[in-house]
Amino acid sequence: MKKILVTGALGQIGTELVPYLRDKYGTDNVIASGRIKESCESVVDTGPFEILDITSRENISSVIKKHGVNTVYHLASLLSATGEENPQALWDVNMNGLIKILETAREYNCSIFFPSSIAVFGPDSPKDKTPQDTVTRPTSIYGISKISGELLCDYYHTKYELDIRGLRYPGVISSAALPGGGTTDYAVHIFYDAIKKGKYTCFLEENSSIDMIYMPDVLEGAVKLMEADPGKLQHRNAFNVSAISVTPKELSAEIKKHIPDFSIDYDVDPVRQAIADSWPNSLDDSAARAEWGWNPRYDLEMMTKDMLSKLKARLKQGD
Ligand code: AKB
Repeated sequence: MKKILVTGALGQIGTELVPYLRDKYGTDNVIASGRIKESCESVVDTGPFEILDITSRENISSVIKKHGVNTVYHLASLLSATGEENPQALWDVNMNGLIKILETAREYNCSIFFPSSIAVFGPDSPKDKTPQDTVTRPTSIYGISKISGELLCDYYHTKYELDIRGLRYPGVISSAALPGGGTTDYAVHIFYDAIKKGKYTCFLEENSSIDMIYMPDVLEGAVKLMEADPGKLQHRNAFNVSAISVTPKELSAEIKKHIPDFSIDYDVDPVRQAIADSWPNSLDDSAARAEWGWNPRYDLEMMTKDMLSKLKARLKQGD
């Protein structure tokens, strides 16, 4: 029986992954955790929750032991824009946090899901349809932490035979919780402002192309990879995944089909623009498709329609 610990459970992905896992494996078998405990109906108010300092080995160990955890979805991480404001804090959470999780997983023989990012690529990587195995050399501190994390996960798998699997996420679009401190956050904020104000000021240039993925595909993909036959996984960790290649201009044109008066203008933030410019325009995710059947359902059109209807309903309820 699976006993799952989710770190960073109150973040953008955790808020939806926890209820998804609880539906699949049973509420009491999925322990959500976070640095602080805030009321959150889908995570804290409806199942087990532990306050967890990700940089404390003792704290991680006691939670894993208390609940008999055998699988960890390690989501706790600072993102790219926050990282440039405070590189030291990012290193502490992303790297010290990861190595403490890996060491504790080694002690209790836990499987691990580690989300990496398109941020592992840098200006020297091929820009279009960036291959699975290619030059990385990221220039943001976030990207440096993610590529180091991927290598560390491979090391723990090879040296200690831990079952560690992971994906390189592009920008994640979702309606339940806002992302915080990322370069791709524009692709979520644009929907809130389109509904609330009918206009949006974007911090990236109109033709900045970055891949995106919609939350239902994020959830299905993570669990599908963790359930995949290990014999078929040649990469195991750090799979490129993608679903939607889009620029702010193209996303705003798609929203305009539903909200004809919607308008966008641009006030470019040089820090986030420099990060975006160092990332791929699009990813080649053929290894994920071939090795474990990655097959996202949502394209730009379907995602936009679903996102607008879910968000309108939520904002109407006053959540
Ligand atoms: C960010 O923008 O920092 C993240 C990511 C692409 O990993 N959403």
